[in-house]
Parts: sequence; structure tokens; C-alpha cells
Amino acid sequence: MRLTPAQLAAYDRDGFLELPGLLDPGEVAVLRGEVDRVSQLQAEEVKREGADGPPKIMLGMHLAESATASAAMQALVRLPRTLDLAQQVLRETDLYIHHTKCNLKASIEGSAWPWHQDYGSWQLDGIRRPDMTTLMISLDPAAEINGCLYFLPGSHVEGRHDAVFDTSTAYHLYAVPHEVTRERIRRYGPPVAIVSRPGDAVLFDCNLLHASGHNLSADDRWQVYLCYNTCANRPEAIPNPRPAYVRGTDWHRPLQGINDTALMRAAGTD
Ligand SMILES: O=C(O)CCC(=O)C(=O)O
Repeated sequence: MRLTPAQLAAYDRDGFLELPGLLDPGEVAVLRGEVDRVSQLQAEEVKREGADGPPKIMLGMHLAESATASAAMQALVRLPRTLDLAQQVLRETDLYIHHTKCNLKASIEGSAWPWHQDYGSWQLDGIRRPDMTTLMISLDPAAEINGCLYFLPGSHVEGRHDAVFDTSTAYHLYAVPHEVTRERIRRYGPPVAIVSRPGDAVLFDCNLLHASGHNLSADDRWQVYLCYNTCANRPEAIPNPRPAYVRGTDWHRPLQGINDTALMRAAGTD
């Protein structure tokens, strides 16, 4: 799928690009089935809301060797509609997956994500440059009441701000300090709510400030995130690296594109 010059310019300027209807309803149904299956597993790749709560984030589904492995997710990261997009915004052919995640944000129990830049954590994985992008795909309708994403358009241009380790929600991560966030919202705001339908997608830069709220609704809000890095930007060796399901190690095997129908074939429905 080719992006137009105007779409590329919008991504560079705003730090994100919305792509309505990227996946069709059949593909969304296959992925929903896989997310549902994996959410029943007890595995370290499945992080919950508290010790016994519903899953908040599920990692490693695109990996062949993971406890959470899913053939459909292995196909998803290589489709022309996903990989080609990442190659275009990163202006690089050889890419690998830093990680994938399915964020489930369960009805009532699904918790917020504080304002952060993904590169705040990924830089600490040993990755030297912010040559990274994420493709988020909605598997459910996302709205303000069920905790859709919020972006601060243009906030990526200043690069990474020193991050603080935030333990206020079930998934601990490096967040932007509150004072800095307030200042940037005043300067770049207002934040934009990424309201979406199942199958809609958005590409976003790893330095874009983003956050999301608690799910106050009666329905879950499932979203899939595919995080691409360039092979040339592979992480440096660091002491005590995070596990490979969150700090990918496949930089020596650039992703090869596959047929656009591969997701349905992987699911055995084609
Ligand atoms: O799924 C969400 O609501 C936010 C997730 C997020 O910001 C992240 O995974 O970095």
C-alpha cells in the first residue's frame, strides 16, 4: 500500500497518520479470535490488571517460539498493508519487530496509560536513534469513554524528554514528567482523541506524546500494536536486557513481505 506525498508529509509534521479501514471485517474477526484464545493463557507474556485481573497487555504473539504465538499475528506484521507502511515512513527497507502487543483494556477494569513517549522506554533498551514507528490497529470501536488513545500532534519534533519510571498503573513504564507534559499540552495541544472503528489503524512516531484513559464503558477495547525498528538501528548490548518478547532480537533477519491474503490463509479460513 503506497502512501501519498501528502500522507507522508502529514506523518512527518503531526507524528501520526490515521488509516481508516486498513483491515477488513474477516481479518478483524480472525485477530479477535486469536486475542481471545491467548487471553485465556497463563504466561509471562500476558500482563494483567493486578495479580488476578483481566489481561492488560499481551506480548510476543508474532513470535514463533512464544507461549503466546499466533500464526495470524506472524502474518499480520509482514502484510503489504502493514510492513510497507512502516518501510515508507521510516524510509528504510530492512526492518524488524521490536515488539507487538495487544492491549485489551477490559470493560470497567481496564486502566489508563500515562502520558509517555515510546522511545522513553526503547532508548533504555539500547536503541540509539528514534528510527521507529508503531502501527496501531483497532479490533473494537474506540471512543473517549472506553479509553481511546490521545495524541499530542507535533510533539515528536523535540525528540525524547528524560523519562520517569511510572508505577501508577498495572503496566509500569517510562513516562514524561507531569510538568513537562503540562507545558507541552499548552504548547502543542489540544490532544487529539483517536476515535476508531474495528479495522481502522494509525501509524505513529516513537517520540509522539500519547496517553489513554480508563475504560469506563460496558465493553472491552482491544487494540493491536506493531512496533517496527530499522535493522541498522539494532539495540546495543546492555546489562540485563528485557526479554525478547518485549525487546526484539530479530534484527539480523529483516522482515520479508508476504501476500496480502496471508492473514486469512494463516487462520485457515481462505
Ligand atoms: O492501549 C492504550 O490505550 C495505550 C497504549 C500505549 O500507549 C502503549 O502501549 O504505549
